[in-house]
Amino acid sequence: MEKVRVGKKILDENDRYALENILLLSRKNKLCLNMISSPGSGKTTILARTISELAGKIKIGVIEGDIQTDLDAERIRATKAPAIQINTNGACHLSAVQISDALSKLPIEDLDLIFIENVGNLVCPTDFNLGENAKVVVLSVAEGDDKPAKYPAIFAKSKVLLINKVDLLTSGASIDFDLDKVKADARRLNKTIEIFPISAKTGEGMTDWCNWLIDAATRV
Ligand SMILES: Nc1nc2c(ncn2[C@@H]2O[C@H](COP(=O)(O)OP(=O)(O)OP(=O)(O)O)[C@@H](O)[C@H]2O)c(=O)[nH]1
Ligand SMILES: [Mg+2]
Repeated sequence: MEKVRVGKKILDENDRYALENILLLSRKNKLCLNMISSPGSGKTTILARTISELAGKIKIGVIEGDIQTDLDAERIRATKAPAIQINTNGACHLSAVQISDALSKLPIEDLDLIFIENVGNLVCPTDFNLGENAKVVVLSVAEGDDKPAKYPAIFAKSKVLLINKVDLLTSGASIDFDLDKVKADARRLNKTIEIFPISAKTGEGMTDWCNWLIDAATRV
């Protein structure tokens, strides 16, 4: 009983900051996307390539969440985009108060789109509203095609599914991944989910994803 009450209190506090964040972002007409995946699916690589492909079209800032290090923020800064690193020191997801603090450090007036790269984890970040406009789930082909079935919540809650590392499917590597099955399973959970098979390495599929972002950023 006590456990339930404590959990509820944490969620209430998180939701309060999430509401502040979404109000700030909507007042300033900024799109904010919360990117969630297992460790190593390619989130930072996708962000760096997306920033480069959209240079001159959309101004992007990134909030990086990791348990330790500022390696990912450094990779984003190498593209010339602003990045704020959050270290959770063990926690498996970002919280809305951390995003509130990071937003105050980003040059938000100069940006069109703010990406949050959540801590690599397909489960914990799912239930924590950060005040984002939408969640983007990334699944790489090396992780297996059973993931929508096994981790349904994040696929049900996301606006976009990026299926990354599709270059591996034609590279001669021995990978069992049925793209059509993943699309069908994801759509069974979420009728309106947008699905983009991409390779952040070769650039395959990136144009469709970037066009979706341009459209979404101009709609806010
Ligand atoms: N073949 C291939 N490798 C990729 C692709 N995208 C990323 N990688 C590689 O996958 C590894 C992990 O990529 P990251 O971008 O660091 O993944 P991440 O999801 O940000 O990882 P965490 O932040 O630790 O959760 C790196 O070695 C990348 O070079 C891709 O499209 N194809
Ligand atoms: Mg990363």
